[in-house]
Amino acid sequence: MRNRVLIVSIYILLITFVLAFNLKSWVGPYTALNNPFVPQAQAFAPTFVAPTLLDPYLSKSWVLEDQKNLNIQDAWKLSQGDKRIIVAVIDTGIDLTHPDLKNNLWQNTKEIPGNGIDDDGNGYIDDIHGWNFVANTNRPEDDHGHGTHVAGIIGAVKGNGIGISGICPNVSLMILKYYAQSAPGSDNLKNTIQAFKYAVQNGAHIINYSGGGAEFSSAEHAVIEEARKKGILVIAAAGNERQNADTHAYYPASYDLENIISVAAITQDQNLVDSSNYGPERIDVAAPGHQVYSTLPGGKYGTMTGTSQATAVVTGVAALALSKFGVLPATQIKAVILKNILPVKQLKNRVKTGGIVNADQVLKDLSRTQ
Ligand SMILES: [Ca+2]
Ligand SMILES: [Ca+2]
Repeated sequence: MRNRVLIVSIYILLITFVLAFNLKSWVGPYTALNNPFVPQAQAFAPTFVAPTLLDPYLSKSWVLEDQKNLNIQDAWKLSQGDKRIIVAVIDTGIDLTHPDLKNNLWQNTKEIPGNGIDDDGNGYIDDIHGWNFVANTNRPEDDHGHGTHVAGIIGAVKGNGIGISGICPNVSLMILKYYAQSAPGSDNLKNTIQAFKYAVQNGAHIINYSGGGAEFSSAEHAVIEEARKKGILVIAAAGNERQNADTHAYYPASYDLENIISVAAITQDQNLVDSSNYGPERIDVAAPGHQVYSTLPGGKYGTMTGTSQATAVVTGVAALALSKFGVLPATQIKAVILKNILPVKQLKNRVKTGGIVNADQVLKDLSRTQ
């Protein structure tokens, strides 16, 4: 039976409970005059003015500060996301009460919380933020840490005076817990497939999967094919086995489906992380995945390394792009992300595009063409 494993990374640092209330400036809410989601009448109707507070740990995150690789600081001048973009995070769950995450959890508005009834008839009772496929409950709590870390990279809240910011600070995170450390790999795979089905059937625009295994699963392939038919983008980790994925396939990253972006991890100096899988045919692109600073359970923060983190970075970029330019088909957004990489010579024969995801170039390119 296939052994589905989580891509576990390294905790280096845990810091918490330091809040800085530095009032930086007063700005209006994010208005989306050019956003195709927003009817023009609404676009001219600001409702309140909210203070923007500094996120005191931004400087701990080289991924967010660094302008050479991802260049998120310039990308944020073009977009900081939109809560209508739903990102499914299929992982170990999340700290549902983390102060830097709780306001970006997806809200299933078709479900009345806590009434014991499956109001929306999707097969899950009181599924407000997603589902826990391990315990079969509506509380996808994180007893591991991995899922909370990945979720924070994608979409921690920006400008709230707390911690960090995600790559896409305004987003809705649909939390689907598939992984239990004590469970057999076959159970984790079965739960993975259920989680993908949930994401596809309940409105996710992007699915982040920072896990994988060596064996092909026809059921998993089929559900990602369903996602493809709906135009849903799947971002999948290359894996942390130090292997060439062209000869040692790692799924779902290695499925030959055009809606998957497979991601290797790099360090700040643009080298592949030692543990990262690679593959000039099967792995599309590289992204920052070394000592990435993000959220951890218990309202905490810390660093982790691996292709899981790099995958979350690319998911954040894809979510930013959709938030500004509407829900583009998966193949289109994939093409734009892969076209706008930063080429790096040491990645030339390691990933298909030979480069690193660059958020600013992706948004600028879409600004020119949309
Ligand atoms: Ca339901
Ligand atoms: Ca924050």
